[in-house]
Amino acid sequence: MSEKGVFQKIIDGEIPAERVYEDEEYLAFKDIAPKAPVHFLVISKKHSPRLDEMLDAEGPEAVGGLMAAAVRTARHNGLTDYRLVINVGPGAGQEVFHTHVHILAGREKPLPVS
Ligand code: IU
Repeated sequence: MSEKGVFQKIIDGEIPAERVYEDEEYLAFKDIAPKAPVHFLVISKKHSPRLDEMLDAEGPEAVGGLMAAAVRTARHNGLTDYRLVINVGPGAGQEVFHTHVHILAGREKPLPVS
């Protein structure tokens, strides 16, 4: 059995995180090292290492559900203008292998794509 990942530990309450949205299926919390004035991470409580594997294992509804959870998180926190980023694979900068959407907001200038 593989070791529990850091985001799974956050879901289970074993590592503290500042939760900004939660429902039965999804959790959002503040990024520990924010890259913008507002930086949240949105995850599914059902583990999937990366977005492409989520699509293969769970289908497009799971991918759409995660994106919908990101929009709900933004609304819940009063955000109207924000950027959503998903890094897929280490070459794209993915470091934590529990699929997550970054919500970035609060800069006057748009953030670069990478
Ligand atoms: P990435 O897309 O896998 O590179 O994003 C991982 C993010 O998870 C990154 O922005 C980290 O700052 C963040 N993070 C966190 O919020 N809490 C943690 O315990 C760890 C990483 I490890």
